[in-house]
Amino acid sequence: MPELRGGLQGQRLRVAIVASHFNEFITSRLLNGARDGLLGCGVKEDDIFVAWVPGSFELPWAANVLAQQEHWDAIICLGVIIRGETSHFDLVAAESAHGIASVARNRNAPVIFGVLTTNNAEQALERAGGRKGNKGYDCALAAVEMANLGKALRAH
Ligand code: INI
Repeated sequence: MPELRGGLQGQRLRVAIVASHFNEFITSRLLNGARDGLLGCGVKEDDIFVAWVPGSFELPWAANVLAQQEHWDAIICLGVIIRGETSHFDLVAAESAHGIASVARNRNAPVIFGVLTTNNAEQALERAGGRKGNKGYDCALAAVEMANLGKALRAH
């Protein structure tokens, strides 16, 4: 039974990260985690590019522009949406998630969903390098795995 796995070798990969300014005191921690994860997989510092957007709502737009360039092996979207801060939490969260998924499907590109949706800042901090890990780091590994899987599937 043939099987394909992406693997976590990042030596020849180029990865773009889109990060949101909104709640930057948390998204910057996600970004550090993502950077650590990518470097740990062997991605070269020069092959990592970071673009900042105002908020999670804008993540899909920037991911779409980057995916169009066909230069990046994977794109990681990082944001933090906190329920307590806005009545339009559900709208921003839904558009961000659906938009990121649409870019991945429409552009045939690995676009990784690194958006925390929490009730408060404490819950987000726990998942941004606190006692529940770092979502940015996890996303870096997912990006490398998906980039390698994409290459392998296309070559198959
Ligand atoms: N953007 C976020 O990333 N997180 C939030 O919690 C948030 N809140 O609370 O409103 C948020 N809003 C901004 C939004 O993403 C857009 O940047 C803005 O609406 C401009 O289009």
